Amino acid sequence: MSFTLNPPAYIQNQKLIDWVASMAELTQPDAIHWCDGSVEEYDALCEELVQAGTFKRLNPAKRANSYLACSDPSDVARVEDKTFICSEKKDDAGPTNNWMAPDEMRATLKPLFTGCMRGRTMYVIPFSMGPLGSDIAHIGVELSDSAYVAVNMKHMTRMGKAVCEVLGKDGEFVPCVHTVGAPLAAGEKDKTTWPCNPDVKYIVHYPETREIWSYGSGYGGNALLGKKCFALRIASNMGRDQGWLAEHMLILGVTDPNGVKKHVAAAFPSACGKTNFSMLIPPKVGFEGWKVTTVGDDIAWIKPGKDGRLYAINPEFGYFGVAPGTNNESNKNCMDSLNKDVIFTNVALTDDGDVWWEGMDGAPPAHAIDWQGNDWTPELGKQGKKAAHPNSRFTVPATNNPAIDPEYDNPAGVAIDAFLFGGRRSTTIPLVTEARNWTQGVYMAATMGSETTAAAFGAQGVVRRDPFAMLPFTGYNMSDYFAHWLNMGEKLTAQGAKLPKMYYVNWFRKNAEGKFVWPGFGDNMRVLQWILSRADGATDNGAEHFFGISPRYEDLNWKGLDFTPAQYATVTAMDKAEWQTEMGLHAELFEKLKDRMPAALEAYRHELEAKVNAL
Ligand code: SAT
Ligand code: MN
Repeated sequence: MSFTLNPPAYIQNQKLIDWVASMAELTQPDAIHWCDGSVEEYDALCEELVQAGTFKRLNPAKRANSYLACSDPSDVARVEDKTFICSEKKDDAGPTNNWMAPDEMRATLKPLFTGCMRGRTMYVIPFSMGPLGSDIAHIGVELSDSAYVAVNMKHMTRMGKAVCEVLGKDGEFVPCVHTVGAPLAAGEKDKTTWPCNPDVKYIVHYPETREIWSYGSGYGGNALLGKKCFALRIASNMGRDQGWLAEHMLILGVTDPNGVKKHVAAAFPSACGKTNFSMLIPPKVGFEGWKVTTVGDDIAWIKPGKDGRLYAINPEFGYFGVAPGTNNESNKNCMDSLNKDVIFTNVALTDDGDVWWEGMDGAPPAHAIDWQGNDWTPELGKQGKKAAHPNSRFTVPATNNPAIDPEYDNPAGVAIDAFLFGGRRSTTIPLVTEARNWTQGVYMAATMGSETTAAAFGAQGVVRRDPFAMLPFTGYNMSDYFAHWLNMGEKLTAQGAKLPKMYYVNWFRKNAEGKFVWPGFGDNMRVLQWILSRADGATDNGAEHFFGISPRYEDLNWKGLDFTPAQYATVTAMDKAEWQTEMGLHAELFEKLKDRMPAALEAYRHELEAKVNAL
């Protein structure tokens, strides 16, 4: 063996040490680096990445302590067709997941992982998903041969020595193995600054044994395994077994002028504005004294408390947000978060050593280097050449956010008052609809559709059903997942608990000219205010329709915004023909999921169908 194990004294967990030893034997790295999570370690690894050409240090006068990485063009997004849920039984993965029998997958991966870290360092990355020691939190350990992953994990999770202390001698952890899948022969040097395997990728989950194995990609959710792999796919399995929820949801706090604070959790598919919504700044006029604070921008772990309410933590510690379209108007808090300590991936580099992306404030730079290293000018931009990749990203610690919620690190989490669900739909779905009850809310979330984005490899702009924004992230049978939501509601109701209300929102309606009608961003506060008034018990500020309850024009606060009743009609209209098409798509989804579909949802679908046909 070419490496020495040499675990630091603060690691007391023999199971961890033995596992690292066996994985090192399999993957054969040149060296093992146990990450302690210190600033010194972060700086040293970043310097190594600069030396290797993977990182460019940005001009510190523009962005302090920040770097730019550009990936291989084959490695720019999650690879859903290479993502597998390897449960013992195929039906437990269900029709929405790729499945392979665990034995077969292990046999496939064995030769790929054998010697896969040759010529590289194995980083041992202990991380906590959630505040250290919280009883909603869980620990994972990622082994990766990518220093880029190690430094990003420091931003995205609570990482290093403190986690090992919580883990102690016999704490549990989820083992996560990651390799870029590009071993080096003796003396061989990388020919590229983004080693990966352009041809072979596998993102593999074994739900029964709670393991993650990722091969061939260094990008985002494929490689930062705490995020979608653990916090959603594996954790959704843990939540089903243990009676909690692992959700693709932002969490925000709203404080009203009287100082009363409420919390909402909201599910939107990737790249549909979760980060923007979680950092929303209320309009200046009409919302004096209102404040929105961010608990999380992507993932929520939600557990019933002793009082029967649902308490949520953000398992992450940082933001992995989409850069294009982020500016001081769409998200000022985010822009302010990005002044220092940022790792950018696949955005453009300006001549003065700063970054740029499509949709940033102001005029584009006269010249830049695009994410693929080519010269870029606004002229090329006009011809459709993007300077930044549409799925280019930033990673930054959440503590950089000026609007971070004071409870973000509270191990007890925050009590949720309302759930929001929403997709990107240019037609059909109105601005906001309240579900009349939990079952109807689960149905709304289960049948959510959204136009696809650059966050996943494949065609963009196609409407696909994305139940609970969890289509690529539910680590078990989707129908069982619906049943778990229904069961949670039933159990809590039986305990006498008051459940959060549920809302279906759509910020993305377009007019006949194909233009967005709803201003979105800060003005979403108008919808949020209505939702919170309902959660507070208001009942006389809405109109019933076949799908639920929506505000009438006069029920929203329009102060400071010129938005006519006619425009409101455009974003709230419910057209019979469109809804008949929509119900057809619901039927298609139900057909796909019919084996285990909860009867209550099937019954409600028929009820709704009849109501639409009777319109
Ligand atoms: O899964 S990623 O972390 O790459 C981003 C996303 O899809 O939200
Ligand atoms: Mn996401």
